[in-house]
Amino acid sequence: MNTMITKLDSSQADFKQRLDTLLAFEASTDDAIESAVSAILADVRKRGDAAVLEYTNKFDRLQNGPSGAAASMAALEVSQDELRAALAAIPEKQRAALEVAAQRIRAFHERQKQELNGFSYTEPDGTVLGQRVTPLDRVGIYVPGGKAAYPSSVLMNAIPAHVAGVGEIIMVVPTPDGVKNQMVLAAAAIAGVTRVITIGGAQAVAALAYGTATIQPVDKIVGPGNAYVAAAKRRVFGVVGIDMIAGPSEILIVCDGSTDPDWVAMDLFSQAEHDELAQAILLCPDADYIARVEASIEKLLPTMPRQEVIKISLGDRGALIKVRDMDEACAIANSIAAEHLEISAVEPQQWADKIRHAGAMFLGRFSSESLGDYCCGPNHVLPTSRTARFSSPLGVYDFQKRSSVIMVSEAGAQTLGKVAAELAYGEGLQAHARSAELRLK
Ligand code: HSO
Ligand code: ZN
Repeated sequence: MNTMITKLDSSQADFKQRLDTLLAFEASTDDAIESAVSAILADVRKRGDAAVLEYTNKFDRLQNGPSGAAASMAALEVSQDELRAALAAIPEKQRAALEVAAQRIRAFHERQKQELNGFSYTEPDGTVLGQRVTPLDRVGIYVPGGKAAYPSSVLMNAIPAHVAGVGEIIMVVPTPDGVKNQMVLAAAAIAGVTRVITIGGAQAVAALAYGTATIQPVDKIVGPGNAYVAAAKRRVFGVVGIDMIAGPSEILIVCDGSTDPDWVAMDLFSQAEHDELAQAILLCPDADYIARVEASIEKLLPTMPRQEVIKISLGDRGALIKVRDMDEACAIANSIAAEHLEISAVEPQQWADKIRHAGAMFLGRFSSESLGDYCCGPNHVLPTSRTARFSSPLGVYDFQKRSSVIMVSEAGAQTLGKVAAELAYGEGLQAHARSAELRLK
């Protein structure tokens, strides 16, 4: 099987341009999707539960499912008993793995929380200034149905919210043809989700953002979804917070040529298998080693159940890139700002020190990206499409906000009052100035 993966060399005159073309990704904005989503949002806003119920029965074809079309919103809710039953029903090994993963994700995010507590300090005149951190009251977690229904993503979205102290976590998950994914429900049971409602699409985003008779409006919506969900999240942003609009998965491997090429090939596959649009790239200074990785790709691809997806992803958006040296590899890695960066090298730390932009870094040949997807502990919801230049992994901080705290002493009011009044007169705001001056002795 020939994958026809692109091969580049950083010494080529047009290298930069070819790399830019390869990296370019813009989620297509489709007018038909936009207008359908805007109509659904308006309808749910106006008719509430009745609209959500109708769209859900129709789009998820619930009449084909084991329970038939839903007669009421109550029929779309999964009770805590049903969540516990799902946890008891899945194979014991699956349950144990989910629990180990959840425990490790919780431990990592607990650390994050400790680092994010507020602060306060007292000035010599007794004025106290500080920052207080409080959790969001209520959040919505969107979990896709169908082919991208990942129990691991339930853990990665819900656990940081739980650790942050969010009061109510409402998970929505569509059930195409009425089929519930038991492992997704089991993960919800473990992660401490408050309510699970089997709705999806733009109608679910609308219900979470605007609220209905049965769903209280949330403060923030997180989690990935299809083009309709992404369009709906964009539109409700401002009414509620959103996490990000996630693009396809990416892996960038910087390798010094010391790792078994089969390992590197399989790591490239691991993200390529997510999506035809996923991106898997290798940067390496050793041309012979690149040829060995290519041979591993050809050898291993026919053994992969998702070989069709991997082949398209590697063929359209993948690349094997020969670089001058490891320093140049790090510089290129910074410009790519990948979602996942593996530094598969004998001394990974020295190269990692040069990296400034990456969603998550996996150091050394034993740190396969797939371990991070499931159970190392750090979050697998990461900035994609080069947004690691300015954004961070999903974390406890996404479920918290900050308030400034100001307690001015009588002495502080004298000094600060004069400064404030001066600036207020300069801005022509008399009430501001006099409010400060009234407190001067
Ligand atoms: N690698 C994905 C997350 C995931 N992997 C879920 C497996 N399951 C995020 O880019
Ligand atoms: Zn993955």
